[in-house]
Amino acid sequence: MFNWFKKDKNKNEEYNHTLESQNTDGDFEAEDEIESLEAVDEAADPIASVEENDIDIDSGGLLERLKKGLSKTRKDMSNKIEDIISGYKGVDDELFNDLEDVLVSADVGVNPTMMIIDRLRERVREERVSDPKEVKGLLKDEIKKLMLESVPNNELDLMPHPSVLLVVGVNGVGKTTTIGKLAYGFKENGKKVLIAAGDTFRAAAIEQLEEWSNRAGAEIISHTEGSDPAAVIFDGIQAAKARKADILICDTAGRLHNKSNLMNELNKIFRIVEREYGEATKEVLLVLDATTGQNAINQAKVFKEVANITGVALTKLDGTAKGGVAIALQTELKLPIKIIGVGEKVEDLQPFDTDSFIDAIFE
Ligand SMILES: Nc1nc2c(ncn2[C@@H]2O[C@H](COP(=O)(O)OP(=O)(O)O)[C@@H](O)[C@H]2O)c(=O)[nH]1
Ligand SMILES: [Mg+2]
Repeated sequence: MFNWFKKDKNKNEEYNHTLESQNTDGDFEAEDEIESLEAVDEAADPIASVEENDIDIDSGGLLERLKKGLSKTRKDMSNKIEDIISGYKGVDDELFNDLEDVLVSADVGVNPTMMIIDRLRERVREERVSDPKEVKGLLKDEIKKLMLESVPNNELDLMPHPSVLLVVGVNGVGKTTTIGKLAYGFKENGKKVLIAAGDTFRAAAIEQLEEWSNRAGAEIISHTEGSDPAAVIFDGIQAAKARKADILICDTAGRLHNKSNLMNELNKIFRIVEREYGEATKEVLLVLDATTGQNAINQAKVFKEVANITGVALTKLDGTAKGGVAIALQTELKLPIKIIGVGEKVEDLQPFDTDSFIDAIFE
């Protein structure tokens, strides 16, 4: 199991992200009733997904798993690019237009694509490139550069402890699974982990998380179905303090029914965290399902408006050719991708690294 805290080892300075709630008036009442909202999308039987083999530690290398997980995107993007390039004898406008089409159809997004192709043109001009075969490498390079320029870093920032990881996103994107896998990984790294089952909307969601916490050897705080999510988070924080947990991971309900409800519910949770756990290092992780392509981009836009998202977990990359959304998220929305899901196993949930991600797509 890789170390989620490798680069954090010597880090002790104050964490500067603050969880700013947009609406700070009004006090939290544990008795507040949750509004019964409809789920946007019901995830398929959540318990069925927690299989024994989910936590088998495979000896296969991380990079191999990454490449395997990104094979659909690679086939779509890289092969198409090569096909196009092989049809050209020189580098001209038509080639750039064709490359533009490939990127847009791979969900890289129109604006990022235009920016990338403009930079590619400039590079080709400056370096007087005339062999189309050289263009693929330059394109890869420009994508990497733009992604790296767009965000300060891609590390999950949970140091110093105690820390709290708030996990948000609509139903079915992989929040609970991601939490389970992270809890497992953090435990393997020697951390004391506590989970708060803040998605109280469905009993199955709580059970699914309990199952994961058992497997991970993490403690869990849960209330009954239908109870106030903010009250669960409140109890989670008290327990984390009392038991001296290193990391508290909070699940939340993903009911993106309408923006103001989402904002109210998340803000209530953020206020509790601010008030009760001000000393904790905070990450707000938005989970997005890569298979939904542009929809994931739209969700990111909405969540960015209602919450101070500090990073993205992009899941289910193994099931899609739409891996290009990673490029759009990081360049256009300036959201650092911190974690990617490239399969069902624990080791398939990996820290995101721009270089190896783009290499894996372009190989
Ligand atoms: N193939 C694949 N499936 C995933 C990945 N992450 C999550 N899933 C599946 O997505 C489904 C929904 O996940 P869940 O964690 O319940 O979503 P939640 O509603 O956001 O909590 C489950 O069947 C998971 O096994 C991934 O990286 N790859
Ligand atoms: Mg869930």
